[in-house]
Amino acid sequence: MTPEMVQERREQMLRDGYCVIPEFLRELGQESDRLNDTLEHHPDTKYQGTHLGIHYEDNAIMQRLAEWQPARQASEQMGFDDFTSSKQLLILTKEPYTPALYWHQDWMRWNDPLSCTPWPQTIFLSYYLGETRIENGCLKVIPGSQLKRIPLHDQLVTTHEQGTRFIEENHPIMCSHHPDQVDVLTKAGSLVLGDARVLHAARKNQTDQRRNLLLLWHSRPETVPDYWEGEIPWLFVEDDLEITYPASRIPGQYLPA
Ligand SMILES: O=C(O)CCC(=O)C(=O)O
Ligand SMILES: [Fe+2]
Repeated sequence: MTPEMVQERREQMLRDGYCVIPEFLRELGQESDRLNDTLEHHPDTKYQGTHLGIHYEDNAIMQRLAEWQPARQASEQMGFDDFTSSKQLLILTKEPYTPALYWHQDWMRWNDPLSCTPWPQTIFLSYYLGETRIENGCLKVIPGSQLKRIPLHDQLVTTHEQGTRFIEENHPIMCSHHPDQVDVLTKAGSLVLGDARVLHAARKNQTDQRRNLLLLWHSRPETVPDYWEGEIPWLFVEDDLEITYPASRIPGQYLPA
């Protein structure tokens, strides 16, 4: 709860003899609705959803999600405790009857040999606030596509850049069904972790309800993770950490076929 909410509730306890502490999930939903209803939406992000960047320092409720203990604990148990958060999250609400999100991946460092690590360096943490189903725009992924080039990689229009934002709805490749795709169906409040390099998309929202997602980005240092017991790619060993490579969203030589 924000300090204002705490004060309001204490006053109500003293005045009325009762108060309701909102359940966190509901609170996140209400806060997302409030922000979706009051902030301006950029028209170019219609495939991604409302796409509102909320800085934690400006929003105590979203800040609480960034520090959410159960998620931290789950990450630690998996050995992902060296990831650190960016300063903001994205509200990616699919409004009722809105189009599918095209196939894409979100890794922006394809010129860097770091791209070839068999472990994730940058991950998204996606909190789906309601149940997601095929009809309301669930996430789809192509498992393993973060490590291995498939023909679709070379057919896609570059992710989230000018090109993709203006493709036609139902684009035959960008919005295609892939034989290896998996629909990620979630219960309300589920957290989905994903490697920034994995190919993913989201189905259309064909319902009259909003599909709310809060997406956080986390990255880890450029080191071998403690849990890693497999081979270490020589490209990673030889990667000179001093060099900064120009950003690129296009998988190049570091994504093997
Ligand atoms: O809407 C979703 O489920 C995924 C959103 C996403 O992948 C993105 O905006 O990059
Ligand atoms: Fe994405």
